[in-house]
Amino acid sequence: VQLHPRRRRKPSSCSSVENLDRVSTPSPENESRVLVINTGGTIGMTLRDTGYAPKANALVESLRKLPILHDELYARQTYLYEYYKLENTLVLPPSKLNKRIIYTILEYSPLLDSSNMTTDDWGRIGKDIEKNYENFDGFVILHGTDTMAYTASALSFMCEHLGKPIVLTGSQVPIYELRNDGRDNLLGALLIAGQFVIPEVCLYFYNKLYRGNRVTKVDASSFNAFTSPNLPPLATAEVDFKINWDTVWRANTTAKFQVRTELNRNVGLLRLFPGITASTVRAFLQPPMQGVVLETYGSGNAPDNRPDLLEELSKATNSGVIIVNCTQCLRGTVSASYATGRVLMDAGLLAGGDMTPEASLSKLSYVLAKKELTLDAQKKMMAQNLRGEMSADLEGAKLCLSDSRFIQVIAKSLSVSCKEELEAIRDALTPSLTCAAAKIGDTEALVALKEMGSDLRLGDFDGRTPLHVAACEGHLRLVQYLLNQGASVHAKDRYGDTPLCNAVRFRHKDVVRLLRKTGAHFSREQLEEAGSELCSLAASGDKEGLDIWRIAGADLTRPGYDGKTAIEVAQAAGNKDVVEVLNSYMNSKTMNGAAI
Ligand code: ASN
Repeated sequence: VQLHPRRRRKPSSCSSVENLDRVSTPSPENESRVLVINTGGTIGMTLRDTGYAPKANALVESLRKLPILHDELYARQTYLYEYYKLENTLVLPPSKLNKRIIYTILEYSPLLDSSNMTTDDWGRIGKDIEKNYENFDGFVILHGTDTMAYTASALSFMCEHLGKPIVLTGSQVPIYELRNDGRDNLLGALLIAGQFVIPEVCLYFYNKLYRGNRVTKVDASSFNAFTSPNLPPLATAEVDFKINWDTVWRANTTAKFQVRTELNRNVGLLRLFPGITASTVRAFLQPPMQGVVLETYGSGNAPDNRPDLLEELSKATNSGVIIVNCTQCLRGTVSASYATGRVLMDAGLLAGGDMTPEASLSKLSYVLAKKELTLDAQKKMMAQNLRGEMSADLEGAKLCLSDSRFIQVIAKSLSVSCKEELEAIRDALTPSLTCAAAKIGDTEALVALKEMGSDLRLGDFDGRTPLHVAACEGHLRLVQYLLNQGASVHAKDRYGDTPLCNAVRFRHKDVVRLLRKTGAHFSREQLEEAGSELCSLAASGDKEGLDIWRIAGADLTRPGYDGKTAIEVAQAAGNKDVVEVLNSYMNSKTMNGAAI
């Protein structure tokens, strides 16, 4: 079975390219694809009489002229434009990890200053990601900084069961100006989205990658415009990218990616201030208001000597308005330490923990739109940590592997004791141990390793994760367990193979079904390459093999290298039952996801 992505060759209609003697062979296992959705923002603005405003249809052409953001020679030598047939596709020079990131820019019209963004715009972004999800390894959203924290928070909730990175970025100075932060921000966001499977909605700015629902804009004029007050960055871009894998959030379900665009607009933010009148609060809480984030003092406090105010809050919660208590402080969490905080709980407010107001508001909007839920279920959901937007209670936190006796014993025999060395040993040992446990289907061993603090998603020296190994061996329960632990179906080993490729190769139908259900899919190149394999299976009458490919999402009408389809090959070889089976499949066939 040949599952490696197809190499782009010179199309017959294409005239020759100069410097043929220096042609670099594209090697698709070293390439990844990123979709850039340009919604607007300062990054693509120019100065007009009325002030800075977005400039349409200019970004692609100016990026094309920037050697750090586009390698024209590689694009031409590898027939990039002919292959993708998209003029808005560019390619980065090779990264330090020797990856080529091919990125396609989808520009919205009109481009917006992010102050003009509405919930409809969030829905549009979500839908575009959903439509193109299977054709790209990651997504970058260019966005104005003013409301970027709101969009990042909202998308984090709207994107359910996310398995790929979505990185929002923008800039404080337009990319067209001599000194600007746009180039660095865009380059960093592309390198992250194209090289690391961080399945979160993130925000990349000024060399830091943050969880999207943890950020807030704190500076109107510094390049360092954002902060994530209650969670350290997911990654930092210094000499190398340093990914804080322990912090990366993973969907722990086996459901497919989908975007929920329904949002409830009857939500609002109300900030307490000394002397606020009861009538202001009453007016704010009038119908159709359904959800409010109340920004309180300190650790979630409000006056406990203002019965008029507390009565307005109680009346609203009793009539079904969900009010979430969030602090006005930049850092810290709501707690019930003070009498002035407890009165709010008595008035029926929900504790918002350490959520930012942006995250609380968009979470309310998302949860209240789930009309299938009762009010109690909605309140319960508000209190749950859905996408890492709030910190978990630290009680009962797991033992870290570096604390475990197992690693201590090894460390002692190697005479190391400092934290960095212990961590290095943990990182070196974990993948070998977890992959070995996956090979023999030993779920208990994996549970024990997990309890020691091992990350079950890490790949070994060949980039093979426990999920790859379990998929090869057909250990269905173990695959299910790993998926529940947040293993990524999109992880690629050094050969470019995903767990789905492995399960197909070793013909484990149940595993293929489960991986597909979780959102696994072949790349466009792999689907094209599958044509020849389908033909050879048809020629040898291998119905079982054809069925596996069908379940894995292959297009059975895809021709092989000589232009013949599997059904034609089966007919020529006189394999009547194969023809029959293929026909029946074809009648109930569903096609792959649509591209932009
Ligand atoms: N007003 C701009 C926006 O949010 C600010 C920026 O992008 N730096 O679109």
